[in-house]
Amino acid sequence: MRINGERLISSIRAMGSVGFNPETGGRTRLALTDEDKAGRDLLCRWMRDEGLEVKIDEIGNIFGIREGSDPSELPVMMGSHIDTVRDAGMFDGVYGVLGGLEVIRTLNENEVTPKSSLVVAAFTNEEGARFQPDMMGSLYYARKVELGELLSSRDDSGITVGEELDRIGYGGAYSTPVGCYLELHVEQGPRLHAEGVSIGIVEGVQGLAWWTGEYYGESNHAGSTPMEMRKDTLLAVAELALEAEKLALSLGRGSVATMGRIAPRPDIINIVPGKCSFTLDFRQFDGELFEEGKREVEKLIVSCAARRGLKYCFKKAAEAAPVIFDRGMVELVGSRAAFLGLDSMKMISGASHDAQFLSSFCPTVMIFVPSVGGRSHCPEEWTDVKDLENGCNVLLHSVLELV
Ligand code: HGY
Ligand code: MN
Ligand code: MN
Repeated sequence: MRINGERLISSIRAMGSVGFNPETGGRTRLALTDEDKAGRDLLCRWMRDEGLEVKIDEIGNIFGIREGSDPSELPVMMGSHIDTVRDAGMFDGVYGVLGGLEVIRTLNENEVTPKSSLVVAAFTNEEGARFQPDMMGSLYYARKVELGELLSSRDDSGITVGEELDRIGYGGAYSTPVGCYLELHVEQGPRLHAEGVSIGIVEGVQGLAWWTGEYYGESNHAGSTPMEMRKDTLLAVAELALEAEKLALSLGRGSVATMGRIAPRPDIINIVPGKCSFTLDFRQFDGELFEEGKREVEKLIVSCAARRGLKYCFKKAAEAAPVIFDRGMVELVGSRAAFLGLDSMKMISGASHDAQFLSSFCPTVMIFVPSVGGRSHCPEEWTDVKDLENGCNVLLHSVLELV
């Protein structure tokens, strides 16, 4: 049994057209926006067309359920996310959700009804681009955070998650148990493509920590304020960005640090910025080094302000500990890749995924396929059709062993 590659690709392309911007060549479906709603509506229609029962939970997670022959068996869940960053590629997240749907379509076509139910999940706000924390849907599903705390998360314009769920009509009341979870995803990194390997068997995911913060100095005239009198917050944030880069390089062992957002205020050409907000993202797989890195980042936030006599505030906006996936699931995926005659390699994920939180909840594993040039979170994100097909066949045959 094999999946239908053409059908999978055309579904990915159709979803990729939702929120598409011809000027940038990317698509944007930030969580709970109208574009995200359009993607959700399309996915739910496809799910119902395949005879799945569609259920929505309190944080807007979408579950498409295909009943098995033995209701006492715990479901096998395949999933990921369909929300995107800004100007995203068409594969991040979508490939895992539509790959799961393609498995369902293939089983329907072959009239196979396993004992276990199958669930295709699309988790809310995996990206965290509009609302923090990221991976909000899987965080809630794994019951790691109270619903109220997540519903009250606000975007830059002060709108809450709860208000947006109501506005787009995706606030539900449901939860499905799960026996095990498999997430199919593009690698979003350079290794598989560079080494010419078809399948990544993901053994774990590195830890992620996000901070949002702001420095407070003095707005002043750009022309008449002597340099020694200034309290320039943008310069302090710029130093913080470079110090964070130095920290990641000095910690080494794959540590990465990113300042993705910076906003000087009043943001006028001839005013010394009196306020400047920033974000920081630190990642590391080794538990101890991850803890050390987080401590050092917070020291840097304070020292870069103090050095210029600035006031500051900051908070942890998201955190996910490093995880190791279930050995049995990892070996299963490896055996199915071999069964299909596909070369594979074991690896750790640099990007975070919903599987990171599901893994504390049930046996979990991820399957990667190559990202051309290692590019992702940009319109240039690309994975060859054959690789997409291979990965989805590994998902299909892993599921067939589990049901
Ligand atoms: O940031 C991440 O690793 C994921 O793409 N949300
Ligand atoms: Mn993703
Ligand atoms: Mn992503």
